[in-house]
Formats: sequence, C-alpha cells, structure tokens
Amino acid sequence: MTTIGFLGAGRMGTALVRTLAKNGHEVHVWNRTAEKAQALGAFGARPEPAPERAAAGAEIVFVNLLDYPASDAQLRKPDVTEALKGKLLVQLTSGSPKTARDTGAWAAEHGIAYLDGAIMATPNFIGEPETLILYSGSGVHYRQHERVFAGLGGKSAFVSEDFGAASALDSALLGQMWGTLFGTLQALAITKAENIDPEIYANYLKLSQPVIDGAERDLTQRVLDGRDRGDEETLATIAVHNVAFQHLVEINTERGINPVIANAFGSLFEAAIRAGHAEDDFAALARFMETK
Ligand code: FVH
Repeated sequence: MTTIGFLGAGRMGTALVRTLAKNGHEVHVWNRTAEKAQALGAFGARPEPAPERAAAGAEIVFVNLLDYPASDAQLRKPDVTEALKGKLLVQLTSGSPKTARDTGAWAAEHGIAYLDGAIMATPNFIGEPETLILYSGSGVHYRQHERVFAGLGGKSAFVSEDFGAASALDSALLGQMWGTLFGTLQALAITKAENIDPEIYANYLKLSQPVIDGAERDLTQRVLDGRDRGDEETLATIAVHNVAFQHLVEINTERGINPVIANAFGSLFEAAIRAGHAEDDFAALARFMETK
C-alpha cells in the first residue's frame, strides 16, 4: 500500500483515482471543482481542499489535469512545490516532449523525482491488464513503484531516462492513429458519394487488411533500414502509387469531396516526383517529412 496524492478528478483522473483506491492505496485527491473529488470519497479516496494538502503525506503525487498550463499553475504554487520536495511526481497530463523535459528540469531544481507518463488508453481501460501507459524519467523510481503503475495498466512500461520519450512516443502513436482515422474519413466520403453501402466497404476493408498491414510493415522496415530506392522487392513505386492516387483525386473533384486530406498525400507525392524519386520505393517519401 502506498500513500498517493492525486491532482485532478476529470474523466481520466476519476478512473485513475478509483483504480488506485481499489488497489488498496491511500489516495488523497484534489480537484478544482471540489464536488468531483468529494464524489471519489465513495470509492475510498480522501478528498482534499487544496493541492498541497493532497501532496502533504504522499510518497507519490500524480497529476492528471487538462493541460500543462493548468498543471504548472498548481505545481509551481510555492506551497505545492514545497510539499513535493523529496517525493516522486508523476505527470499524466498530456504534453509535448519539450514540456516534459522542461518540467523534468524544474523538478530536479526543486529536489523532486519526476516521471512523465503517456496514457495510451481511454478512461474505461484504466486498471485493465492490456492497458499501455508509458513512463520516462527516473528509472529507479519507476522500478521502486512498478506495482503501483502496473495496477493502472498491465502493459505499463518504462521507456527511458529522457523525460520527453514517453510523450514523443505518444505523439508518434497518435500520429499513426490519426492517419488511419483521417483515411477512414476519406474512404467513407467516397463510399457515400458513390452510393456504396458502408457495410460493403467495411467488409472489403477487412478482406484487404492483410495487404494494408503488409505494406505498412514493409514501409516501416524500409524507412528504418534506409532502403528507399526502387528494387526488386519494391511492392509499388511512387509513380505507380501516384497513378492510383490521381483516381482518388478525380473522384474527390467529380463528387465535390473536400480534397484537404488528399492534398496532404498529393503534396508529398509531388515533392518526391519533382525530386526524381518516381521509380523509387514509397519509403522515399520519408525524405520529405523532414524540413531541416
Ligand atoms: N480522456 C482520454 O481518453 C485521454 C486519454 C489519454 C490521456 N488524456 C489526458 O488526460 C488529461 C485529462 O483528460 P480528461 O479526459 O480527464 O479531461 P477532463 O475530463 O476535461 O478533466 C480535465 C481536468 O483538468 C482540470 N482542469 C482543467 N483546467 C484547469 C485549470 N485551469 N486549473 C485546474 N484544473 C483544471 C479539470 O478540473 P474541473 O474542470 O473538474 O474543475 C479536470 O480535473 C488530459 O491531459 C488528456 O489529454 C485523456
């Protein structure tokens, strides 16, 4: 059992506090809107009237507020900073690698151990064995309290001592997810415009998923290996992709579909072809993702 301070009782904070309390920890919770913290009393948590009171007797203090400005506004209050000295601060508010590194430096200046976390799950998955939460920062403190973290998500993992690593991975994985979600919007716009039953589309998506997954694995490995020239194993050159892509552009134009998503794809195809990569592998597009 660990004494835990918790700042935040929003959707995610409530799920985290309830799980920590259910796992037998003594959880002192503060929230800007006090009623939400008080409601957690029914789940064994102890509502506190101020953040420094939630941190006072704790070994670990978690923060899960809307954003870093909200979190900094609390953490950097002199009474709260003082209450955190000598303790482990675990930041579960979403942030960027830079804000995580800045907070890690601030924590070190004030004698506070720091872990920056990235929750790769929605509140309903908290406490489940398959839930992934990534942490980076003080490895010794992660290992010391590994059971607390495992209780929040069975797949929790320590990434590295670089404070920014967990949120960098968070954004990379979210980038992958948004690519799929925005691709779905483009696909459903076409099926709607062409009067194709979405169920039929969904069925053919399932049947073609192995090809899509294979192409993604091939692309990832080629980019990692730097093998982006067209070769005998290239699945489709940029020129071949671009021919098919132009058909999608034609449908968007003909059917009045917003070209905004396709324009992003097209700008990379155009840049690569203009630079002479038409006969190279799709992986050559990675060269155009760097601006420096
Ligand atoms: N919900 C999710 O699925 C995602 C999963 C991945 C990680 N995120 C991050 O978790 C943070 C909280 O997200 P949330 O979904 O719990 O958000 P809300 O339910 O809106 O709760 C927000 C809490 O923040 C408090 N708050 C907002 N502004 C301030 C402020 N200026 N000063 C103090 N506290 C503030 C708010 O308090 P109240 O409105 O109840 O008084 C809530 O406690 C977030 O970083 C996600 O990106 C969740």
